[in-house]
Amino acid sequence: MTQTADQITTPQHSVEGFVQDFLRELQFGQGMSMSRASTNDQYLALARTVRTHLMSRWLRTLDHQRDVQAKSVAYLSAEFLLGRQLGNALLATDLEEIVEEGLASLGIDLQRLRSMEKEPGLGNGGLGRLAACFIDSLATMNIPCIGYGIRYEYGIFRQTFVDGWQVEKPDAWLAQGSPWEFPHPEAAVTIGFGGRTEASTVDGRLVTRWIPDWQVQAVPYNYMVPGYHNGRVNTLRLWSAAATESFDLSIFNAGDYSAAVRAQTAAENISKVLYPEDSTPQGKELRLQQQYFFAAASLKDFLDNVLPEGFDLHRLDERIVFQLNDTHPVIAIPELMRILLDEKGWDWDEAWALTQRCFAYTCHTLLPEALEVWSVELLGRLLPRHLEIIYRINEDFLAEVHTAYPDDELRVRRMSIIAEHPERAVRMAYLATVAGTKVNGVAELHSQLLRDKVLQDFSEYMPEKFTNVTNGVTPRRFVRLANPRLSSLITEAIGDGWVTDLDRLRELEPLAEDAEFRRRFREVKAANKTRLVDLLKVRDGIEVSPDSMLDVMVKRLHEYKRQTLKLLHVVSLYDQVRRGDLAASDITPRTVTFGAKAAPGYKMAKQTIGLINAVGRTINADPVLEGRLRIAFPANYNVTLAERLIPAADLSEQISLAGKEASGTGNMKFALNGALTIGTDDGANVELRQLVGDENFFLFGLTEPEVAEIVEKGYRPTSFYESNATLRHALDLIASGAFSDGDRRTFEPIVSNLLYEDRFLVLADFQAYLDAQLVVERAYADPDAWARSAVLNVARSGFFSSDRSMRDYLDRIWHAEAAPVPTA
Ligand code: 26W
Repeated sequence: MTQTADQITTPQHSVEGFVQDFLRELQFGQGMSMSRASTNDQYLALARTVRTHLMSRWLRTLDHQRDVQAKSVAYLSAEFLLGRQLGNALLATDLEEIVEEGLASLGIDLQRLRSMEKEPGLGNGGLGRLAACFIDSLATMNIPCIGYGIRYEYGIFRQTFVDGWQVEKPDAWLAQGSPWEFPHPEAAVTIGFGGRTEASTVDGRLVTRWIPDWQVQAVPYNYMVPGYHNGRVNTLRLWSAAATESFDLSIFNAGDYSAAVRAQTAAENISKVLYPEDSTPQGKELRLQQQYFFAAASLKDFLDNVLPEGFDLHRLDERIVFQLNDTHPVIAIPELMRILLDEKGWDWDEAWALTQRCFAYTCHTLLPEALEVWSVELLGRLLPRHLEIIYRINEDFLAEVHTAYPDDELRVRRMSIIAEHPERAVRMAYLATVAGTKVNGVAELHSQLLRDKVLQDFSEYMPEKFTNVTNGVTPRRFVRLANPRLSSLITEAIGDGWVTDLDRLRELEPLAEDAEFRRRFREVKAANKTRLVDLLKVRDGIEVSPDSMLDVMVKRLHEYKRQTLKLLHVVSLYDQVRRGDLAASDITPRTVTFGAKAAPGYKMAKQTIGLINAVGRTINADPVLEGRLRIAFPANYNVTLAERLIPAADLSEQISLAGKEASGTGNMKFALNGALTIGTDDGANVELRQLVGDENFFLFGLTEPEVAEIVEKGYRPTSFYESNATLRHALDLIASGAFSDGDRRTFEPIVSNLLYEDRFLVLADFQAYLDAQLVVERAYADPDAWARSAVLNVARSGFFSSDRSMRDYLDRIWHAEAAPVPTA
């Protein structure tokens, strides 16, 4: 008999009930008495107690979904950068107060237990965190969604600094086990690789079969994705690779035990580690294996396990839309074709028509080098049948294009899914564009540039496919959880509806004119700073003055994001003071805070980390600055640190070269937490500035068309160096070895890059940036006026809720509807 909703028991929702449940988990789940339990035991028992509350909702959600069969969104993403789970689970279940009180009655501090949790760092940066925000919003909006991804055994590396240089350490986030995952080895699916294809004729029809020569098991691990106070818990299903039994056995039986173990290791390697490259694909075979592994497992899971038995696949698009988070899961497209053609016996046209209705593609970049291509050699070796299918898709598509533009052979060649140079390779973005219902960029400017530049031929040929959905962030994690003080202040003023309807922050606008409200707003910011100062002291041994302006640049380290521009500002101030051109007492006390990981193979980025730390070491110790300008660079920036840093920030640095940052999402988090932004006209900064108003945003720098013109004409960085003494002095100071014990070679590559190669025009924007920083200082000198602007930033940034992003996806792309889960 299947369980029905009314049979699912709900755990107790009272302090006494909680204490009972917690002690039971500690003793009988964890096997520990109160007196012997470590803090980690207590954390695990608490996590298990809280997850029980989610589990009853989860079961009810699954029952409900089985009964109503509403259309679901399958979010396919190689990365989900979730952050810690406990706080979010407490928030979703409204258990915060009960748990805090219950634990206190046992003499246990909730915050201490929360700090035990290792965050699952299963993503690199923006793209992975966006996926986590999106599934949070879908659950909260009662949209049936299943997230599909990879359960990496090692997430993004742990960054340490040795003499200021980045040294990567493995992130063994599962070492103590995770109470938030539910393995289902019994539901494993088998995924094939390699081998060959075989064509034959059956009843006069040509049929093809793929005979892989090796296989792995994909074992699902389920995670709960709770909606906020709404009784829904969606599922995130992450796949872990394991050796197949039969595969092992055959080798084992052949007597080669060590070969069998090696095979097992090879299989498990697939989900071993997250590739730490953000935006420079290395074309590694293991990465393609990862992509096919999770894409194929997810499709099979949905078709075989989620759909009811006997479902008519012709109507698949009524039940599902597969959203492709960048090109990483695009191999799912030929995989669905293969299933329909080879396993279900459909003919090409009907398979293709259905496939084209089931996928949509989001592009997250503008950098040409970040667009993924797979060499035909590798793809053909690993997935021979898929390559055949891709060739056929391309052939049909190019024939169509040829018919549309009979005299434009060049255009036809440009649009080929197969690139010919420098080697034959499959352009995954083109495949996704041809096969999907929709292609979207992640901010207005980005979507425009996709249409006009990156995918111009495609947008001319099929303009209706192209759309924009501006990114967003979840207000639950990034305001309500991360900034409890601001949340209370807001709720006191306008009620708590904003948590699920962020546009209501608009109601704060009049309060920007209320002196008492501004005073309390400043109190909140000051308290958040103190909290951060305390954290940095114990976490990193860094001393920060809570009275200085907290100027924050946190994001992956990448040349296009221009951390060196921020650093040149600092070096230039230091240099001016040293020369006596600027009195230290005229500097606004500031703590320039960086957080950034560099891809381990990205030399220039790692050098930049070395330089930031070197400059920090020097200026933090030099009495000439009277302690008024300091650098803080805590290692290992992650979601957990972001949640502490962002609420404390005064100034948010969003200074990428115009036309390079697809959207940015940190920019949104800062604005929602009452920081002001200094930024270029790039990505979602454009929309942010339009919303908060020019007078509440520090704009500087070249615009995208200006950048394009300079690049077209030939960028000459030395002309800026020669004509600008401030800039020259700053660069010369670095080149002189002032930050490297007199060794001129240490940072020479950075200096000569800026002077002779830099694709991101740092020197061209230098003076404009310094000027804008002066405007910042003048504004900061009037704390009350600054607070007015900060309140307006909060009040006018509600648009950046990922709930709004989800509504846009639903209206423009997915066409799915809310399915409220009946509560017990
Ligand atoms: C190694 C291959 C590779 C290529 C691209 C890995 C990762 C990528 C991503 C597309 C990089 C990424 O995270 N892009 C960011 O996506 C965010 C969410 O849309 C945007 O806010 C950022 O602007 C964009 O850089």
